[in-house]
Amino acid sequence: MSKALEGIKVLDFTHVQSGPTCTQLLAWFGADVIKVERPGVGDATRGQLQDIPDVDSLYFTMLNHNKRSITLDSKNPKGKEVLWRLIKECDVLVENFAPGALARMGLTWEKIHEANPRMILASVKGFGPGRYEDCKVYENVAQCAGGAASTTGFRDGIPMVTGAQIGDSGTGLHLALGIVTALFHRTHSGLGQRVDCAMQDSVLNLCRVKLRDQQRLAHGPLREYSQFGEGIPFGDATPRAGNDSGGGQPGRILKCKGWEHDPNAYIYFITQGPVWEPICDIIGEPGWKTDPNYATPKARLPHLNEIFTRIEAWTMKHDKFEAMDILNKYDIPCGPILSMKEIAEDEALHRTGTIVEVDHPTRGKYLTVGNPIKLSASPADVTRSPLLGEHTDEILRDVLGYSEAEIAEIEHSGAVGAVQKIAAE
Ligand code: CAO
Repeated sequence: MSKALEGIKVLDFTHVQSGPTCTQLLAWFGADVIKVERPGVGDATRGQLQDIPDVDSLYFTMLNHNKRSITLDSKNPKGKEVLWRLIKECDVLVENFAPGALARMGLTWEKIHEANPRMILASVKGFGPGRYEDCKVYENVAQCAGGAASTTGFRDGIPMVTGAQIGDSGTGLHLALGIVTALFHRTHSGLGQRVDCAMQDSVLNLCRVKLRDQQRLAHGPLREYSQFGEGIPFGDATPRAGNDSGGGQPGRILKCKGWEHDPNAYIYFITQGPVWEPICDIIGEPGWKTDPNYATPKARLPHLNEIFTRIEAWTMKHDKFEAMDILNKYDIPCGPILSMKEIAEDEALHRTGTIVEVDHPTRGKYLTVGNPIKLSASPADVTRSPLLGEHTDEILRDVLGYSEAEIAEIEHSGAVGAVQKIAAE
């Protein structure tokens, strides 16, 4: 089977998380992703959060599958020469350096477009144009500036960040969509273009419903928020809503059997309107089916705390998986709170390739998250991340067409550092 992006070459000038998640997706779809790294140093994440001394960290390996690595000093004259050759050869350049860093390397859009009019230049920055455009940004900064933190957590607690990396991986996803869209546009325009994603914008895009609620506040209280039932007045900004889920389908995280000693013995329970009657029967409140205070979604809104306390009295009698089995028989939407340990051991996720075991020459076997986007005609095989500069030689020779003498000259110039001639696996 051919890969969807077969034939597309990506000059991957990314580091840390946001950019690498994007290029990893492109690699899974079949693009040839050539990761350019600083000689002797590489992507900083190779050495961050290391669990095994002198072995590429899981932080790096889990974000850089299916790529090739070339080491190149972009500030060395010979290195610059190689870089321009790569720019002429590749279809896409992806970068997430600090604002201005690419231009300081001499790589402006104008020059890139002149050298290769078909090239797409894709960039992640923390902020778009405006007062923070020059700022360096990491995940949690984006979560805070994009509206996620002010709307996450409990009303009476401080703003919270979430474990889902919506700033980094979320922006990488947005960027990947921008790149494939620009590739499609190129099929009829014949030209590349710039694709810019700001992490603040991506987080805000994912917080769209909270900006919806901000505007609804002008017309009255947010009745689906627990705060409404508790009689606490709303302020002038969307408040934190704890674990409420909104609309006519209120939901909460409820304790299950074993919660006293298991931090994840909980279930998410949604009181979807159409299954209200079976919910009443299951929890032993058949009278609520017809009682005007409970019978309709609107009537229930002021009583959500009471209703969920009653449902929790039932969920606490069952472990989360038993509760799932019982509730699913009636199509009651609910979900177990799964720990990372439970997810890592989930057979179904292994079967679908969402969790994959990968072998690495210095690390050995480890688990990773495979491609969550499944294409029927272009399945993704997950291969290990490259060692630093592992493919320098072969990229210079096979992709860029340098002769052995030229390669020796490049190596001698210091532009690629000490080239590793690795016998992989
Ligand atoms: N050869 C020579 N120099 C290289 C090089 C190479 N192959 N690769 C990178 N460099 C240089 C850059 O040119 C830059 O030098 P100058 O500052 O002199 O121009 C330098 O390395 C540092 O780059 P940086 O500023 O991007 O890196 P940093 O570690 O200081 O900052 C980060 C990291 C992530 C805060 C910053 O890159 C950033 O804000 N990126 C945009 C937002 C983003 O993607 N954030 C997500 C990070 S994941 O949580």
